[in-house]
Amino acid sequence: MVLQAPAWYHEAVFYELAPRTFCDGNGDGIGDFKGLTQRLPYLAELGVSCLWLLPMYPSPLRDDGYDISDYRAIHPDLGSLAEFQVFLRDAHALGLRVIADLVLNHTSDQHPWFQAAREGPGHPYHDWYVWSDDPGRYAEARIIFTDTERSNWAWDDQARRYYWHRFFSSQPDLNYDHPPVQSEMLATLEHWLELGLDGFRVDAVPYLFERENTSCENLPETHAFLRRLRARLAERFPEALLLGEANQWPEDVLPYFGTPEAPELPMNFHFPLMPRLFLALAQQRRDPIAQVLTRTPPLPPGCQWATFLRNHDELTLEMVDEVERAAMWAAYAPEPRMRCNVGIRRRLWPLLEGDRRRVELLHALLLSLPGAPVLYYGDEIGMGDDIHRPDRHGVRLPMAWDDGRNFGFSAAPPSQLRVAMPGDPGPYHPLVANVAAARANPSSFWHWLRERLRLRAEHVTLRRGEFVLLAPENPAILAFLRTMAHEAVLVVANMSPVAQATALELSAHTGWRVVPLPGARPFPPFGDEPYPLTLGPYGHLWLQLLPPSR
Ligand code: TEU
Ligand code: CA
Repeated sequence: MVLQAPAWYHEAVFYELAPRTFCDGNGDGIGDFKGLTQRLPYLAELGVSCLWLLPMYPSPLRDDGYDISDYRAIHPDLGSLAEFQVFLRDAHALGLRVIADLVLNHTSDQHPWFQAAREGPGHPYHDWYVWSDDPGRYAEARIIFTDTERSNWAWDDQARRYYWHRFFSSQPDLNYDHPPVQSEMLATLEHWLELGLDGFRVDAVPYLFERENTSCENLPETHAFLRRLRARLAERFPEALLLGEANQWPEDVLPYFGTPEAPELPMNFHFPLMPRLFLALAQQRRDPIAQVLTRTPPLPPGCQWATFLRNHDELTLEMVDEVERAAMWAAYAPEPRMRCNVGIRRRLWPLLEGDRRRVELLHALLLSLPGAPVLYYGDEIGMGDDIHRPDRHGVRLPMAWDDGRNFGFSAAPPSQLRVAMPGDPGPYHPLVANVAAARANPSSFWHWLRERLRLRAEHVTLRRGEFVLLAPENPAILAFLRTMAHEAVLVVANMSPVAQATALELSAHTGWRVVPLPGARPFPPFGDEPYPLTLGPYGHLWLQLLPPSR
């Protein structure tokens, strides 16, 4: 069988990290590209294939770099452009690709463009932003940062006008109805691709345009711009990845992929799946996952979902209904401090009460469900959070490499760390949750994850197999197939904390041999009767199914 080799990103395993909190290479207390370069062999050894860098550009850091003040440079904290290029060269030499976060929707209010725009309507840069004399315009647009913003308009004393901002008021939205804005941002993408970047995570993509009497999300004009963007890159950078952050319902994300005739973004995050993985655990039943996967439409050819458990933001509850949201608040954010905007600002291990069984279960699903998985730095070593830090900073602590000074993150005096290490002792403290400890313990989650990443790389069926959802009688059991002609992989998961039995109707596979992954000793082959399986608490199985002939 000749498999049409999909684009590199279809089968990638992404690893999201912030250079600022990954490793400090020059001893000033701030993570940087020199330090990240030193840690590339670690990432290659773990078995990820593409790094997603959180914003690396000059910024006043009012939103951790998502408020950009120069799109064409590297933040001096993180090093020089030359150091970035050494990082990129060394990453590529290790077979790692790199995409960078790119914030098209807004700039920092300290960007020279905005400072010029404030001069008023007569200034050539004024129309680079969205101004109004009436703060009642676009009244149907929801506020996203509900903890801090009461309006999407902010008054500017110098311009004597209101300016539009979908996020913090220090992040004025660019005006995409103004042609120079589109031209400049297209040139910005090309600038970084010419330097060798492999693509972008396109931040906050639903909000680029505004129109009266609309939600100002997912507008036709935004899709038209994304088609223009994709066409522009297709000529010179056909391999470049555009990974869209369209935090919408599955049917509303579908348009962001475009069509084969008019493509937009080849990959988009599957936001609605993510909270339902946690909800299914809380409710001890597969339904939340099964329902959202059933609701997920098939993708156009050449497109792929990016799936994830957690990221640098809050665990968003924007794409769940009121009942589901209440269940998630109750199960995962009992303390108000754990909440942020419409989400939960906790990392994976604390969310799952440090329960290795549930951490492995969610990763076994992440690595076998359709889509390209995105790992969040630190989850592989059991990193914790600090809900007493402002905004979402509590889920963005420095990476811990060993039990030495600053846990291997920096040689600077601890008081100089730009982002302090967590203070409170506990199961996630970097003294125990660090890379050296994880690698030294053969039975650590780190080694389990590395083995699963290796199995996923070894079995094309886990990456490209057709997804077939099964409906076992036991509601606690999630079961699905990934199938190709030469093999299938059966994934079975117990979403409950107690042992469960099930019997799977797999008549199409009668006589097929069953081999556990990992493992070599075969299970009994499929017979004519439903195949009985029992799973321990939060148990899960990857079972390779081989036709009798093989
Ligand atoms: O987040 C965009 C966004 O829409 C968020 O509200 C997101 O839906 C929510 O936080 C759940 O993920 C992006 C970045 O991820 C975030 O860090 C930035 O603060 C924001 O854009 C503004 O740039
Ligand atoms: Ca540094």
